[in-house]
Amino acid sequence: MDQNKKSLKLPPGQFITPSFPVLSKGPSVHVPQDRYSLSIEGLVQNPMILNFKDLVDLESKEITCNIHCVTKWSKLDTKWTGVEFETIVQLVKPAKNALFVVFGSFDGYKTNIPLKILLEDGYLVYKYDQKPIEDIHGGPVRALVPRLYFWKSAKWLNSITFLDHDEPGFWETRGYSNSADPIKEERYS
Ligand SMILES: Nc1nc2c(c(=O)[nH]1)N[C@H]1C(S)=C(S)[C@@H](COP(=O)(O)O)O[C@H]1N2
Ligand SMILES: [Mo]
Repeated sequence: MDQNKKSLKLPPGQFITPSFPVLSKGPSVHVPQDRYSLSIEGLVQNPMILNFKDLVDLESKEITCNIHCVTKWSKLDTKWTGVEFETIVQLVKPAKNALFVVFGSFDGYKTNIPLKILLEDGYLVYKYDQKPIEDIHGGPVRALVPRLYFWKSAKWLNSITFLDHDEPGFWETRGYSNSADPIKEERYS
């Protein structure tokens, strides 16, 4: 596909990069697969802690999506393997009033997303381009929410908390938009 056709898929103000930039608030974290754990908690009927194998044993999906960083780079047709957020929801059974989710990470990062968006377009991924996700990009497991700016996709995912109220995360309390829709160019608040 030529660059003009590709740019038709671009949200306003974004440019295409063929590289895969790394953006982290601090140093990259190294979490070996065999020491990985994900705690799913808050307003759910079945809170649980999943290890790496537990996650990989769940029904898996191949995801091809465009990703859009608030710093204006977009990367088209990125390929991931992982689990739909919906699968996690079926396991833990959130309460009726659990309308918000906070992702927490091993580096202390947090980001918040309405459950409705995650049910439509949220994933926990453990492969990029058929290979384990590199440390710098959030392996062994990161969140992926293609519809929102990429800061909403938490790397080194360590916890998922279901809440009855919204709870702004690391960038959302530092001037970034709470809703983060690239199509509406919701960059800053
Ligand atoms: N745990 C964690 N997740 C994070 C971040 C971070 O600093 N820590 N940075 C966010 C930001 S601002 C962006 S743009 C993307 C960058 O992901 P990448 O480094 O794989 O490109 O990760 C997001 N997820
Ligand atoms: Mo970012």
